[in-house]
Amino acid sequence: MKFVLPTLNYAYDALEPHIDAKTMEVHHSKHHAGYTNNLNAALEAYPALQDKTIESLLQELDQLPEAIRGAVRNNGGGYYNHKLFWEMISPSGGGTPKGALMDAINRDFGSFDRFKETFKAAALKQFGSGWAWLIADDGKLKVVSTPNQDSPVSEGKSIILGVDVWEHAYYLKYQNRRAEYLDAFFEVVDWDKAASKF
Ligand code: MN3
Repeated sequence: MKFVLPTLNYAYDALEPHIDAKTMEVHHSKHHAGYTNNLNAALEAYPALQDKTIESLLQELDQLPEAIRGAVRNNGGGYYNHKLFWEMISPSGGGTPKGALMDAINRDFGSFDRFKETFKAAALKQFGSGWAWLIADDGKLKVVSTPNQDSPVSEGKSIILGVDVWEHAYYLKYQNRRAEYLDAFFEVVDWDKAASKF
């Protein structure tokens, strides 16, 4: 079965003014579509692999044919990371998490503000293209970053939140001001969705 570009649950302009419509349009209809098409192209000659889930492909990169390992890592990672990313943001997002996720953030980072600082620092320090993540690892929340389209799912980690810090995610509106984009991202984080992944 071919992988399909997911449909967004909101319009391209729904996250304005935090994330602009043009960025959303190009990011989804060009970048994410590109990863999806390239992933399908890489798997074309391998019908058995087409029946696997994206999670299992990314968890078994070492077992893939060498000819497509890099393509699946990059484009499969891009397909998967963006699929999660669109679900993690919402026009009704922002604020703070509630319930068990907030309790765990307080437990593992000291406070929500400390978590936010740690997450932003990881996103700012990621040199070049990549992602910053909030993951659950052995029952503990951690902030990590990954280069390119590498995904924590390849390491078997549970992803709770992630932010795309490739320049294509913010350059049209924020140019080199990645920190401003990160503040804007926090205005649209869907904490209910994050809590459901926790
Ligand atoms: Mn992207």
